Amino acid sequence: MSARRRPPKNKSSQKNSASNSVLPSFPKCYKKNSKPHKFCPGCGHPIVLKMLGQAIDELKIQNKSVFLIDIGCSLLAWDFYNIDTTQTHHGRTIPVALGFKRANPEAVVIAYLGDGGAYSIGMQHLVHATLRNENITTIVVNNMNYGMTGGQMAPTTITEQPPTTTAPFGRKEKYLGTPLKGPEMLEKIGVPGQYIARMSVDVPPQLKLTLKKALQHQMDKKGFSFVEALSYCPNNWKTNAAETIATLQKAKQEFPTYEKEL
Ligand SMILES: Cc1ncc(C[n+]2csc(CCOP(=O)(O)OP(=O)(O)O)c2C)c(N)n1
Ligand code: SF4
Repeated sequence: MSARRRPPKNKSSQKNSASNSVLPSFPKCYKKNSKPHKFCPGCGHPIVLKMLGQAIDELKIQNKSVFLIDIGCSLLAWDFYNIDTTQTHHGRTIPVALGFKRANPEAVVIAYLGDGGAYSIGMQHLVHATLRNENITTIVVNNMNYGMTGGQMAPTTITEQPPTTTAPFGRKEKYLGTPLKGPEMLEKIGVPGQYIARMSVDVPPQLKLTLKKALQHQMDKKGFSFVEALSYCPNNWKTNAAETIATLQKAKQEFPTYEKEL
C-alpha cells in the first residue's frame, strides 16, 4: 500500500483535516487564486506577507488598507491580497504611499520594499518621511542583497554573508564600509512617539505582533511606524535550507531584533 496520504473521502473528514491544521490556513485577505505565490522556494517575503495578512485580518482593516510595493522582489506581491495595491518605481514606494495617505487620511497605508529600495536608491524618502513624521507604515524586507537583479551587494550586506555578485570575495569593510543599520539610523533622527522595530522571519508570531503594533500605531494617528524584517534569500545566497537558517542567525548578530517607541 502506498505511504502517501489519501485525500479525505467526505466533507466531515475535510473539516477534521482543516481543524487539525493539515491544510494551510490562509489569511482572509489573501487573493487565493494568486496562490501558489511567485516567490522562490524558501524565500522570506511570503512569510512577511502572511504575517502581514494575518495582522490585517485581526485588525479588520482589509477594506481600508492600501498596499504599495517597490521594484524588487516585493513586486511579486502585486496580486497577493484582495487589497488595493499599487506598484511603484524602484525606491519610490514611500512618496507614492504619502500621496495616498494625504489624499485619504483614513486609509491605512502600507509601504512594502526591499533593503536596496529603502536604504539605497530610496534612502532620501525614508529619511524625510521619518523627519516629517508621516503617518504611514513602512515595512522593509532586509535580505541583505539586491534580490531581484541577481544578488548584488546592498548597503546591508554583512561581512559574514556568502559572497555577492558584486563583492565576490565578501564585504571587505576597509573598502566597502560597514553594513547599514536602518532602524538604528532612524532612531537617531526620529520624532518622539514613533514606532521603530526590527524583527525576523524565523519567528513569525513575533513578526506578526510587531507588524500589528505598527499598523495600530498608524490607526491611532501617532505618526511614522517602521518595521524591518530580516529575511531569507536562498536563491542568491546560494544556500541550502540549513545554510539559509544559519545565515539568518549570523545576520541577527549584526542586526539585533528589537522594538522601540521613541
Ligand atoms: C531606477 C531603477 N534603478 C535600478 C533598477 C534595477 N533594479 C530592479 S530591482 C533592484 C534591486 C532590488 O533589491 P531590493 O530593493 O533589496 O529588493 P529585493 O529584490 O531584494 O527584495 C534594482 C537595482 C530599476 N528597476 N529602477
Ligand atoms: S530572489 Fe531572493 S528575495 Fe527574490 S524571490 Fe527569490 S529568494 Fe526571494
